[in-house]
Amino acid sequence: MNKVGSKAIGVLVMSYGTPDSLDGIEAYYTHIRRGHPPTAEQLKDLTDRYNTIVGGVFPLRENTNGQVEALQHTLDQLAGKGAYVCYQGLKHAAPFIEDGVAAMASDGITEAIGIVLTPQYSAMSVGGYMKRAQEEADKQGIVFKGVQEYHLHPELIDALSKRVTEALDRFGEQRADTLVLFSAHSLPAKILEMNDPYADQLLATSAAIAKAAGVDKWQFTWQSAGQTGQPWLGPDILETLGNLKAEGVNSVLVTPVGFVSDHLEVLYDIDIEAKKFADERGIHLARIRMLNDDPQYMAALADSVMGVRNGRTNV
Ligand code: FEC
Repeated sequence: MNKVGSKAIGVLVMSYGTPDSLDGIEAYYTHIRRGHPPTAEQLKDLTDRYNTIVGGVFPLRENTNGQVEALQHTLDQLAGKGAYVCYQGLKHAAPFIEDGVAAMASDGITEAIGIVLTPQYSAMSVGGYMKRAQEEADKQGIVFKGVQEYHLHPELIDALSKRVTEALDRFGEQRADTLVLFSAHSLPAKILEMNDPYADQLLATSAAIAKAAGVDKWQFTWQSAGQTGQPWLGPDILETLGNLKAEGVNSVLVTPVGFVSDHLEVLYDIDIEAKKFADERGIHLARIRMLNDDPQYMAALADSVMGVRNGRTNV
């Protein structure tokens, strides 16, 4: 039975996913490792990191819920209530991407658009989400299209540049000497052989934010590389901080450009690990506020979804 209007377009909002409890970490980690359970040591290490950031709460879940709700609200305002109906689909936790598509089908949706809560495209990130969504949509008889990237959307760039300016203002006298260090999740270096646009799009986002915020002193670095025994894109943020110190930089504003929420890779990898490394070397390190359900970010998502609906491939 149709639960939504017969002309409603389904919007599959896809995000990484996070465990639902401390007991759920093993299943989550096993899913990330494509069915291979982590060793006891790896499991302890990850559990310790979650415990360190928030002691058993998983902020990404609430933040993703908030983003889906806020995007629905924005689409209702822009296109009228009932024109677009948002569903959530997570990569590594329930509701999985396939669950979101199945929920659309059971509501009578026949046409859907997918968007991922990360702005830059890589075959290993967004490409993976889209492939799973497309396969399930084919099974369910839903016509599916995806937003590939929105890394230069003017609303996104403006929202991030405002956050950079606001954070730089808090540096006071150190402002002029502060380097803006853009960062994003590393990926296995083999993506370079695949002609993948990920690295170029991250640099393009960073350059656009720097230009909009009037920042001359900036660099890009990778973070959060996995321990898979194969090379990952570098340099890592800790190596970069070490190099910056050697060059005489004592003040850094970390600006994540591939993440849009407060979650483990920001709250632990930057706020705890990188901050401690910087403190030990006498570097003042701060970070911009994450976007979460920022209205301009929601406007960028809504416009990208509506653009695909209207036949525009990208921003
Ligand atoms: O707060 C949370 O609970 C989840 C935070 C989280 C986000 C995230 C985003 C990205 N990842 C990307 C790629 C990889 C690749 C591997 C990998 C592994 C992990 C592990 C955890 C984890 N990731 Fe993640 N990622 C988050 C969390 N990620 C935990 C496993 C332990 C560890 O390495 O720390 C390696 C998989 C393998 O073993 O083969 C590759 C990319 C993003 C950003 C785009 C997106 O959001 O999808 C790329 C958030």
